[in-house]
Amino acid sequence: QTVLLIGAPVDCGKARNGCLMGPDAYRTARLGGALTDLGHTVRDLGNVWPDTTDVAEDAHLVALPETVGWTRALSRAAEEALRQGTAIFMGGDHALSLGTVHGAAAHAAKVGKPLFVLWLDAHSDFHTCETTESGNLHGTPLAYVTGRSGFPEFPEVPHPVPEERVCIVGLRSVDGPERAALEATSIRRHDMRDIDEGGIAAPLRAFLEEVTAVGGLLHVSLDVDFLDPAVAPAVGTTVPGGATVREAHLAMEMIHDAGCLASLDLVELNPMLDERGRTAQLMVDLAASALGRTVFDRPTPRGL
Ligand code: DIR
Ligand code: MN
Ligand code: MN
Ligand code: MN
Repeated sequence: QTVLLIGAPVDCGKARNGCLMGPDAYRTARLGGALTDLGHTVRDLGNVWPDTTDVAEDAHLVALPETVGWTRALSRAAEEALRQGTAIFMGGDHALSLGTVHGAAAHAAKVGKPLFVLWLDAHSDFHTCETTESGNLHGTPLAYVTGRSGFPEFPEVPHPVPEERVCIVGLRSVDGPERAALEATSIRRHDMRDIDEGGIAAPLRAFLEEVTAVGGLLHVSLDVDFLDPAVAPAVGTTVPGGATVREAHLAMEMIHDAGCLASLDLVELNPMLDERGRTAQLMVDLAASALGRTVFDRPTPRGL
């Protein structure tokens, strides 16, 4: 399998800086080497940089022109990378997914396959430019790519991801307007209580079976804060009560077994907040699980 690594040092999606160091933290933690060890052909395409735009600054939205520039550049980069193989976007904050999912959707449309999106996050990132209270655009990408209105300065979304093809897992911080908007959709959403009560495997298996049943492409957006801050402290928006190391690995292992992974965002890592690189290392290990690392191979992927 060919794997493309793309650095996306987006750091304007929220106030606290540091995510721009994410791509180099992943490189230092040997993301490429870990995937080469699994037998993949790995190409690091280097970092993407934002387009310049003539969008005007907005009094409420943080770094609107720069974020629009990133969205344009990353959409192109994503579409191009997906043509060549499995793409891993090394973030960068979650505003990068405005572009990567936009580009993945364009690619999926071109090859005539349905795109599915799995959002692993403490937050739902379902604000629009109009509902965001913080003005931080890293809280908006899922709304944008599913085609919600309220993004007038951003590129058109010719291929919105249908609600029925989106699944969010790990939720424990959803703002009022996001909750109201989500409840009016058919987007599948699993909060941490769901996982506490029934485990992570059942809802994930149900979703992955739908992807594979129709030969779909899967985009996974993995926010560091999906994980519990005790095991993944290097993120600006920690929320207690997150996924364990094993829950996260199981999710990645099941994603690999399903055989439909097209692209993966690794977002919100802030190396300035890390403890000796442990969060970067955990994210690298999770990516390796998604690309086939196992203790023992399972002779037949169970039911997937
Ligand atoms: C928060 C976003 N709900 C906001 N927080 C996120 O600012 O609107 N953290 N996405 O990762
Ligand atoms: Mn997020
Ligand atoms: Mn989050
Ligand atoms: Mn494999």
